Amino acid sequence: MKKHIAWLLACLLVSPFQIILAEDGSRLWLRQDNGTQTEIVVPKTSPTLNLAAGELRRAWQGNPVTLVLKADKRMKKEAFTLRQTDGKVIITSPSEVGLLYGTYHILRLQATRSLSEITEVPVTCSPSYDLRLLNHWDNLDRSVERGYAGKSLWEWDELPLHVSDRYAEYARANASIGINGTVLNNVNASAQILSPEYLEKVKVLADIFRPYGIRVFLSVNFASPMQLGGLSTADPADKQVAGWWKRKVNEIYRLIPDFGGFLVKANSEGQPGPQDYGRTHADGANMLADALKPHKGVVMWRSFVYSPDSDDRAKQAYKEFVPFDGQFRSNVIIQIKNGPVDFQPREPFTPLFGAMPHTAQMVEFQITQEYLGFANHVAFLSPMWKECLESDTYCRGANSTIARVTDGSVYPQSVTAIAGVSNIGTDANWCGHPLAQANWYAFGRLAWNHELSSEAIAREWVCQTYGTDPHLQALDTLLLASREAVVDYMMPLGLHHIFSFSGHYGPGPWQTMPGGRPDWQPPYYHRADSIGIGFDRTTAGSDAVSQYNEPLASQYNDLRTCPESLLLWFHHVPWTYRMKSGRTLWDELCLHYDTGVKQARRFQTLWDSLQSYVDAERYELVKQKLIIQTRDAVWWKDACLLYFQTFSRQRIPLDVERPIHELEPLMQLRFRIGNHENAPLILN
Ligand code: BDP
Repeated sequence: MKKHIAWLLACLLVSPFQIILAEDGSRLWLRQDNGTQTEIVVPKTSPTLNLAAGELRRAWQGNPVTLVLKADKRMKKEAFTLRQTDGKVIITSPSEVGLLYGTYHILRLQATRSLSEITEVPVTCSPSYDLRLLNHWDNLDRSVERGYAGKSLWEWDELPLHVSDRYAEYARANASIGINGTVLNNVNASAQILSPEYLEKVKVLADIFRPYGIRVFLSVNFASPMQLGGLSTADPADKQVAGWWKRKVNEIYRLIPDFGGFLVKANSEGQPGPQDYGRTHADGANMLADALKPHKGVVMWRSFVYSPDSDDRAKQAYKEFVPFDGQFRSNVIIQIKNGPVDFQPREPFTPLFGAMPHTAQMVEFQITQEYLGFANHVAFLSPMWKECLESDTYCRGANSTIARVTDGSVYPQSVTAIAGVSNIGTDANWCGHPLAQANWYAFGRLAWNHELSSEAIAREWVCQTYGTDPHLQALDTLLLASREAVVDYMMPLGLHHIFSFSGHYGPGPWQTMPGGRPDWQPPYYHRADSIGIGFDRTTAGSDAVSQYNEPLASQYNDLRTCPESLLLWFHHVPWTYRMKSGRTLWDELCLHYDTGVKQARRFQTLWDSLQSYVDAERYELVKQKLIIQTRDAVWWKDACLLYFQTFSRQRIPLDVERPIHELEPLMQLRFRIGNHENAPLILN
């Protein structure tokens, strides 16, 4: 009878060709478990090497494997070398964690059917950055700022006594893609995280993560000496303040000897900082750096600053930070968002990159999709990140790409790093949308090797997460087209920040906040009027173009040479302007919105074609998410076109699908977003 039920169940999930068991996505890309018990030789037992051996036993099906620890001054500590000799796979590394990375690498090669890459000729894999970090915007009450995948993983109330299984699973997933550090708490930081009570909890997490090569970092509130220490000031020039930080840092290192350091959001969006006392970013960062230096800790000081007085928010970081070049300690890294405004679907790169030759710089990407449809839309972000990393800053002539500026190739840095704002939460599938796991994966892979192509990363992820059936290449196609589709149906041609206030999800280009800060209101960014649309950042406008090096400054400044994908970022362009296609700007805008909608529909068709190759549970969830995405794409297109039409007074071209909504009701839409803005979105 039992057998019968099992058979029936299997039938329910059966495809014409194979039985595929339902999966909830919790195993991520780590789904291989048919190890054939070949010989595995490890140099010794240790927590890290036991993990490596365990992974091989669980999943390795190839030739015997030997792990060799070998000091090699020419190799980075975490690097590893692979080769094949006498029918054996040999992984060599100067460190245990390097051997763990090598282990995950050969398992990845196995899953992607690429084992032929291991030959008698040794190949060394070496990380692009020293610190490859996730930034969690997790609050101590377990809400996650801009998190769309459930609650924070960190069960602060239960720690340090109760330890969730997910901590080790999290660490394992990160180690498998080379992530070696995690900032546990929100950049809008509670001082409480530095209290003895919380540090005990942090220590437990650090102990769990250590064998996986992952170090813990914390976001700190600059006013902690007041809020926690009871001092009357947090002025970095005050001896008592500096002393408080020194003692606090020493206390942390007593508990967590390999603690990584601090991430700081200061004088940004109302957070306290050194400017509150007439001091500079350098004064603030250096005080913390001095406390951390004896322990080899770093300070990641964020450059995400903007002010209500600025005529152009996009210029602020450059203006505030460039004057302090050379004044930061060597263990300070300036953490810079990829774009100068804020994680928009498309921005040019932040011109601060490469503009501080004597200061270490790192990129901050956002893995969580605050501005790209939350966990409802598929948007594979590797192409966006590559676009940034491959951008040439020309800071030291051609080939001064952001990748090369931040990995220390253009100007020396004593430490290099890259960060991604995590999209992870307590949802069974970790990231809310089954396909959003690909972004966590892609971030780690690019942090390890920024030269990997998005195509290669997508292929790796699909093979490991869904399988190697050739039909599944349709999923690569979908992923690789997905970010551009979001740009098209939300804000094409350089439009940006035209979201509704409620949670940065839906369209709100019309929204104004009487008496509110202009730079928090969409019309500040699109500037639509009867003549045209776009933000004039040319020399005749806000002059943001001049923050870029030549030839970019001239290229962006000239309407004819500015890339059309960034046109309305840099120019206010007449509705009737002739684009390269010969169409008017208005017609082209309509076409982009329409293309975005068509792409969303195409994703549905592509996904439908995969029904037989994907398990039922993940299939259904993605299918439902794609229905939402398509609905939202139409909503975005209709809202933006109907609203901008009130300025352009032009007809929507005949080959563009007619709006199915009317503008007025769309403008009246309000969102019920649960008790806080991360709850599921419901239109009413
Ligand atoms: C913005 C987010 C806000 C963050 C801020 C930051 O809307 O929640 O606190 O960035 O990066 O994108 O500090």
